[in-house]
Amino acid sequence: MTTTTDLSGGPGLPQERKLVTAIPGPKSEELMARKLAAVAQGVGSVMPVFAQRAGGGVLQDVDGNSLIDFGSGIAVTSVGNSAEAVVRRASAQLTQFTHTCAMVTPYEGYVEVCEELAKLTPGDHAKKSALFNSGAEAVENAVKIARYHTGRQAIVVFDHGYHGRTNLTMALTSKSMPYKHGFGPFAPEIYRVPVAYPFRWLTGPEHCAEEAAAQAIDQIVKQVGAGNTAAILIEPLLGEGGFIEPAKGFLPRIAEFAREHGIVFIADEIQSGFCRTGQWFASEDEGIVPDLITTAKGMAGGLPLAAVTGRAEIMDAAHAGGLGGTYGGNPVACAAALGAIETMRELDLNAKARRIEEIMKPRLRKLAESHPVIGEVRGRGAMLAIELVEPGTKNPDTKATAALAKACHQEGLLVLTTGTYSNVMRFLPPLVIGEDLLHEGLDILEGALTRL
Ligand code: PLZ
Repeated sequence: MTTTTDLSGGPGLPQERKLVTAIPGPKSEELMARKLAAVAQGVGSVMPVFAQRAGGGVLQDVDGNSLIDFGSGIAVTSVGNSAEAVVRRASAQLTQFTHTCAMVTPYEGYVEVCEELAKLTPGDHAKKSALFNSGAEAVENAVKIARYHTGRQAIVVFDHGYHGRTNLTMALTSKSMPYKHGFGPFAPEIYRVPVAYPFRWLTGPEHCAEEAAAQAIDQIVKQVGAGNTAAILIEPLLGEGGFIEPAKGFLPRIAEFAREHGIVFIADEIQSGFCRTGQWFASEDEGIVPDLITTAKGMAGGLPLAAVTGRAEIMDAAHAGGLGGTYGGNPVACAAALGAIETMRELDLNAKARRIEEIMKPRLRKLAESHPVIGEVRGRGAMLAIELVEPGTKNPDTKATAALAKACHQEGLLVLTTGTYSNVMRFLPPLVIGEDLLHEGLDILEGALTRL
């Protein structure tokens, strides 16, 4: 095992898995007792360990355990934790000023991030951006902009879609428990239509794209009216819904329908963007050029920053003062984003993501052959997943998924679950993770599956 140090996370952080206590260890248990007393229970935690340091492909807890990170803080630390360029640029900014409010006196970093977004997002048309703090806030603003631009109200979203936890984005999100249950009433003028989910399409995957697109369009036309529809909002690779890759042909057909009817096509790339799938944006896979695109997560190496980027004429629709927020595009977060983007270019993290797929997918497929609990292996780049079912059926096996995750956690592998039926295990390693750690993580998964 190589134990190269210093893929950030501070000097001398060994790139190795090491368990020195049970998971959780005593210090984590002590902190967890304090958390339970002081933090609202609605804010859950996947693993009961408290973080101390993280970098490269590992996360070290307060007891000195070093975990292999297959989660990246939910697809955020793609460049690694405390990546050198992120720390360098954000630190320099911290010494200059921490906040002026971009709406009061702007600063260059904000503009530079918007210039980068114009360059990196799909399409060579004139583009503009606005910056925010969280993914949900970006989605809310994309909806505001689309409504203003079209003078229409209806927003079309899809089965298994996830767009956030604020009031409007709860309405846009499809899964009730835990995201919406008890939190209504929800925002009006949101309409949900089918998505091409090949594994669960009743007539089979072959006709899925065509049939799902026809159903979705028919529902929009009949139930909403194309002329009333401001925007169609979709994740080109659905994240919280279960890492669903819409069957090929579905996205282009929906985008074409939007174009024909003057509907703003919004791609939510908050989870799938910024090299995660082996391309700058997952939309590129089928040559989709969204009118608006929402980004966050991987963009700023762990600092809170989000954006809406899109066609200049749409972005400029709203009046001056109509968009904004006190902290949106915070200067330290902008500096971090510029550092993260620099790292993505320098280390060619798109190639790294594709390499991660090359290593992981064949091994996951092999596991699926010997473990019928794995119904499907899917995803692209470093956004991969297995869907767990009761063997021989497509019935979601939520219990097996939770048990498998727990078993991996006990062995020092941080994995996350996802999916409408909570039966998908997803793999989102930092793109800078070492190949030895990837293999070791997969060994742990294999052992846990075999014992399951
Ligand atoms: N759109 C596609 O994936 C955030 C949320 C996890 P925020 N996904 C992880 C959880 O349980 O809260 C997400 C996303 C897509 C929007 C969002 C929302 O981004 O930064 O969490 O608001």
